[in-house]
Amino acid sequence: MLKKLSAFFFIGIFSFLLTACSAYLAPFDASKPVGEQVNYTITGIDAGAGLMMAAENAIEVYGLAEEYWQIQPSSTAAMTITLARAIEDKRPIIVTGWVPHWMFTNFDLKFLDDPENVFGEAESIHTIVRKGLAEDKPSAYQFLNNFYWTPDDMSEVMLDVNNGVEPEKAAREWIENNPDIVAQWTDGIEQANGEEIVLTLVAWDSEIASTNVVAEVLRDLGYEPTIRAMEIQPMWKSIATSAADAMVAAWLPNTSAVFYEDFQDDVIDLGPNLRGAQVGLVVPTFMENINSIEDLRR
Ligand code: PBE
Repeated sequence: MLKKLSAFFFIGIFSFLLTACSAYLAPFDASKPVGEQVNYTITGIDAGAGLMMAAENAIEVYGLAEEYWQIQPSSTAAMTITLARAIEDKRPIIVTGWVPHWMFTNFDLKFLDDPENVFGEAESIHTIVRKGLAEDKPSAYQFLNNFYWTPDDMSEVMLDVNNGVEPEKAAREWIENNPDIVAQWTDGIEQANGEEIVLTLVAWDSEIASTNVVAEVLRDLGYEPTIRAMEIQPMWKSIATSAADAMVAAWLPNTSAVFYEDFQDDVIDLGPNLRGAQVGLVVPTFMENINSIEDLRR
């Protein structure tokens, strides 16, 4: 008797798991609550990213935490691979996303409306340099102060890198294809004599593009650039402690707000190098009835 019962028990559990998993792997079904279709999970990026903190705040503010929604930390690369696979199978997915990013060029995506404005309005990406740079490396300082480009410019480099071109080579090609823009940044700046210059970044696709373009222009100005990738807090600290010279990765006023507050007295903010960036929760456009973060609470 006991044997029969345990067999039934395991068959029951196995079929429940199979149903749960298959629901989780099934194509999007607009007639069903989206939460159960994505296992109440938002696919995130590196845990320290400002966007992840904003996403954690969003699940509180929109009451999703009560339904046990969670933000799955991973990396930009893992998030974009998971996104590509879900889109291929028309499966539902919610990711932490941002523009500029090649994901919006390659996939049909949309930001979820954010009526509580948790993710803020359009953002700028600022150039942050260490104190004393203007005195020690005046040519680098002048160029970094002039460095400014558009989301389209950045996306061109990002797309090349995403298609397999080495970041340094993609940056070099962009520089060769845009001599007028580069001339606006560097005209009249004196050549340097091979001094090293250290740039730090977090390995987000957007910053891999911008930092490599900056490094190649500094190389053309006679510097020996070194690029060091790290997490967001060490990146800010590297400039505040003068361990590095500059970074072009400060998403403000929201995404990097906490880091700016911590380090603003120990760094120099040269202002935006790009305007019109945006961060938020992003879904494929085939999720037609999901248009606001509020729609997650079906
Ligand atoms: N991002 C992309 C970063 C800034 C660049 C939105 C992932 C973040 O701090 O969240």
